[in-house]
Parts: sequence; C-alpha cells; structure tokens
Amino acid sequence: MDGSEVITIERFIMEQERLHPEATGELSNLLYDLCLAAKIISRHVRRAGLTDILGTAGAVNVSGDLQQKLDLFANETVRHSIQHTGRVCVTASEEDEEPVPVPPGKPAGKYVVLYDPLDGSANIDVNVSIGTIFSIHRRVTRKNGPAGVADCLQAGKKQIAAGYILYGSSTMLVYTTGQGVHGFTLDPTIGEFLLSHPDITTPAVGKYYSVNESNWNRWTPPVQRVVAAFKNGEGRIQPKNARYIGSLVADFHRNLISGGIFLYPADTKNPHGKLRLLYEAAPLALVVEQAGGRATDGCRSILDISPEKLHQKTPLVIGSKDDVAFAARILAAEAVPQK
Ligand code: AHM
Ligand code: MG
Repeated sequence: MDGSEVITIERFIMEQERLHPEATGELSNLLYDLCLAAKIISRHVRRAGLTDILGTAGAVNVSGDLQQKLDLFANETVRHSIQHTGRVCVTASEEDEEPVPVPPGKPAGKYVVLYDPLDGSANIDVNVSIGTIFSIHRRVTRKNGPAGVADCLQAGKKQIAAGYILYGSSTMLVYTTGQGVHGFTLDPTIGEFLLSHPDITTPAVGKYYSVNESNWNRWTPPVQRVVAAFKNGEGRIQPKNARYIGSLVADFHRNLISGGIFLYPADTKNPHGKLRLLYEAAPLALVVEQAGGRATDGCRSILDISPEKLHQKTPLVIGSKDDVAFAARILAAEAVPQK
C-alpha cells in the first residue's frame, strides 16, 4: 500500500456520512469514540503478562463466568469512552447486571450501546485472540425521561450499527452501519485504524465448521446430525475442516473471511445456549448478514428475536449462507422455540 492509498477509519466514516445528507454526525462520532476505546484496550492487551493485569479479579459476572482483570478494564474503558459525550443515553454490558444510564448531570444522547467488552476472556492467560463486540441501537424511550432496559431490549434487526474489535496477530476493527462490512487494521506505529478489508463478503459455502465438539453427548440428535454432516459430508455438503479457538470473535472472523459455520447450540448443560443474544449473537448476526451470510437460533433468524431479558442467551448458528441454511433445515424440523 503506498501513502496515497491509505484510508484511515476517520476518513472512511466521514465519507460514508457524506452519503447521508440528513446525518447529524453523531453516529460517526460515536464510532470514533469506540475506535479510541479499541486502541486503549488493544494497548493493554498487548502488554498483558508484562504488567499486573493478568488473572481473575475474583468476582463472577451475571452469567457466572469468572471476571478477568482485563474484562473489568475493557468494560470501564468502553463505557468511559462513550458515556460523557452526549451521544449515548444508556449502555449495557455483559459484565454489568443492569443497564447503566449516563450519569446525572451529563447530557443523554439518542444512542444505546450494548457490548461484550472482552469476549473469549478465558483465553487471556494463554495468549489467544480475544475481542470486543458492540451493538448500537437508537433510543426508543422518551427523550426527556430516564433511559433504561426498554431501550436495550430491541430486536437485532433494529440495530443501526454493529461490529467487533479483534485483538489477534494484529488488532482489527470490523463494522457495519447497514452498508456493507468494512475491516480496518490498527497500524501501531501511527496509532490509526487503516482500511484493509473493504466490502467484506463471506463465501456462500465455507471451508470450516467451528463447534465445541466435546459437548457432543449433550446435544440433541438433530444437532449431532448437523455436526456429523459438516464433519463427514452429507448430500451436497462436502466434509469441512474443523477449526475451534473457543474465542467467538476469533472463530467468527476467520469464518467471515474464509467461509465457514460456527455453532454454539443448546445442550443439556446450557439449555438456551451459552452465548448472549444482545452482546454477542445479534451484533455478529448483523455483520454476517451484511456480508452475505446468515445467523439463526435453529428456528428463527437471530435478527428477528425480540429479547425479553438483558442477559438472555441463545443458541447460535452463524456463517456462510448455504451452510447455515442446511443446518437450519435440520434443526427447524425438531426445534422448540427458545426464550
Ligand atoms: P465470554 O468470554 O464473553 O464469556 O464468551 C463466551 C465464549 C466465546 O468467546 C466462545 O465462543 C465460547 O465462550 C466458548 O465456549 P466453550 O468453552 O464452552 O466452547
Ligand atoms: Mg462473550
């Protein structure tokens, strides 16, 4: 890439905004705020092991996972980067029990941000890729009243933007505002995200299947049949390679770029699945659909699910369109809708 071709994320977002004369610039600024949070978290992740930030903080979050110190840092970093700007009215995070409205005395904006501050955090101590996932909705409650849980409980199809940051071999930010999916790589020497993956489209048929196969005995027969088909081939489904990192953002990103299907189905231990609808499934579903892929809970499109609870879990089957359609056909035949 020569100097004249470099497109920073700021320039890209600004150019996208110009396509919408009615835009106020608030969403663009919110995306810049998230970029700043991404850079700060990335800097800390890169220093993990060098400073006293590894290990658990000794608490458990609302989903029962041990909170890692970096989780807490990332949680606060995202909130502090977006909460005081007048662009956001409430945030909700996988790490917080309740939604967090902007503090009294601060201006409340029109956006709602839901996020998983550090997904895959069980992998931090062993130097495996982790990520931050975000979802942006428009406020639905009255402008002058308090913002809260009603603003957060919106179906995924109402998202106005979503994306993730992957702290991998490089740090990448991938997002959509409903006009395709664009990926940016952080150049640490200049501290800027540069456009590296414009207009990402995911192959209709993937090379990979990604699932925690050690859960096999906890799955229903239809889930076992789907996974067996991806492993061994069935009908028009060719056998695929298995790839499972156990870090959703990393597994999702690889499959988005190379083509593949990720599954975290319900099982006897996790009867509603393990992953969270609002912080993980819905934002990645918007990204994948914008890239030409698909996401389902086995009987409904993830984007159509109306959440009932903030920390609601969902089975998730996400990735290449034809592979997800195949899985959905088998799963839907015996599916009981999840709550
Ligand atoms: P979390 O780190 O936010 O709690 O996310 C849950 C993680 C995902 O990143 C990953 O896909 C999944 O849990 C792996 O679960 P398992 O170890 O059961 O395969
Ligand atoms: Mg997570």
